[in-house]
Amino acid sequence: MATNGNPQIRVKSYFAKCVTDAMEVALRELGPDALLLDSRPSPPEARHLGPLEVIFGETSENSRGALPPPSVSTLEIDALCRKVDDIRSLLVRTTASTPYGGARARPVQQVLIDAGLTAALADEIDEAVYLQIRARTESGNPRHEIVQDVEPQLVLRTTLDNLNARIQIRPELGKITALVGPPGSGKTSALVKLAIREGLMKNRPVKLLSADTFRIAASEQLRIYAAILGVPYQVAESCSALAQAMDAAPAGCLLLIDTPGLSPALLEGPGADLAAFFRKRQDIDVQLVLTATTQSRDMEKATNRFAAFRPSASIFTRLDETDSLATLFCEVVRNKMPVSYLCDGQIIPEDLESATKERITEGLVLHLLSVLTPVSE
Ligand SMILES: Nc1nc2c(ncn2[C@@H]2O[C@H](COP(=O)(O)OP(=O)(O)O)[C@@H](O)[C@H]2O)c(=O)[nH]1
Ligand SMILES: [Mg+2]
Repeated sequence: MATNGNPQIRVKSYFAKCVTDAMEVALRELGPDALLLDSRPSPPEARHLGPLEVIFGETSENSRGALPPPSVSTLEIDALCRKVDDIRSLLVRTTASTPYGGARARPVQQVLIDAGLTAALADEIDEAVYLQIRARTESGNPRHEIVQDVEPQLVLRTTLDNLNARIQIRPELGKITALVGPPGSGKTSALVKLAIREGLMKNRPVKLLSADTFRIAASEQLRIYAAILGVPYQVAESCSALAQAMDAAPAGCLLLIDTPGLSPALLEGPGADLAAFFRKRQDIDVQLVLTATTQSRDMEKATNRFAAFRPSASIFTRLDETDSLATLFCEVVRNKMPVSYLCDGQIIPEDLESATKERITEGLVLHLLSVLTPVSE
C-alpha cells in the first residue's frame, strides 16, 4: 500500500483482485468521501498483493491524519494530481449522499469506465442497472449489498440489456443512398461492398454515381470498380447533374452516390452546396461513414460537422484495427443515430456486415464478464 500527503489530496493505492474488493477496504479506511481516482494492473513488485492497483484519494479537509507516512515521491504525487485534473471527467466520487442511502460499491460503473466508456455514460448506466436490479429483487438494500448479494449473471444481464437499449440498429439502405464522411474514412470501399451485397447479390440493378470531383482522379477509383462489377457508372460534376442522374435512374435500381472526403475546410466551401442539395432532396438516404479508430472528441466533431447532410444512419469502418468499440458506442448513444453497417477490413465485399447490437457491445460484455464473474483462484 502506498500513501502520500499533499495540501489538496492524499493518495492511497490498494492492491486487490477486483475494484469492488479494493473499494470495500478503502471505504472502511478512508471513509465515505474516498475518491476513486484510477485503476491499473499492479506493478510486478506488488503483484503478490493483488493483480489490480486501485488508487483512491482523500481530500485534505476530510483527511483524518491517521494514514502512514508518505512512501512515494512528491514528483509522483504532483504528476498524479495533474492527472486528476486531466481525468476529471473520469473521476468517480463515491459519496455518502447518493440517492440510495450510503451505497458506494459501483463495480458496473468502474468496469464500464475501464472498458472505455465516458464517466458520465458509465454513471448513467450504473444508476439504471442498480435501479432495475433493486426493482427486480424487490430489495431495499443499499447498492453495495445489492452488488455483493445479487447473482453476477443478473448484474451482467441487466447491464447488457441496458447497453443494448441505448443503441439503434438499422441495417438498410434507401433506394438512393449517398455515403458522406471525412477523407479516408472508407466511403468508396463501403460503397462498392454495398453495391455487391445489397445490389448484385440480391439480383437488384445497381448504378454507381460519383460526386467526388474535388480531387484529381478520385472518381477514377469508382469507375474501375464499376467496370469490374459490370454496373453502370456516372460522374456528376455538379448538384444539377446529380439531380438529373437521380431522376433518370430506372425504378427499382439501387443508386449509390460516392462523395468527396470533406475536411472541415472543404465542408464550409464546396461541401456546403452538396449538403444543401442533400437536405433539399428528401429521397436521398445519407449515411455517415466514420472509422471506429477515431478518438472520441474527433468522432463527435465529425458527426457534428456532417449533421449538415442530415445522415439517417452511420457506417463504421476499420473495426479490424481496434479492440474496443467503446468510443463508437459512446458516440452513437450521444448522437442517437442508428448504425447500419460495419466494415472490418479491406476485402471487398467480404469485410462488410450488417450492424448488430451484439457486435457493438461484445467487447464491453467481455470486460464485464471478466470482472463481475472473477475466476476463482
Ligand atoms: N483496415 C481497414 N481498412 C479499410 C476499411 N475500409 C476501408 N479501408 C481502407 O482505407 C483506405 C481508404 O478507403 P476509401 O474507401 O478509399 O476511403 P474514402 O476516402 O472515404 O473513400 C483504403 O486503403 C481502404 O482499403 C476497413 O474496414 N478496415
Ligand atoms: Mg473515396
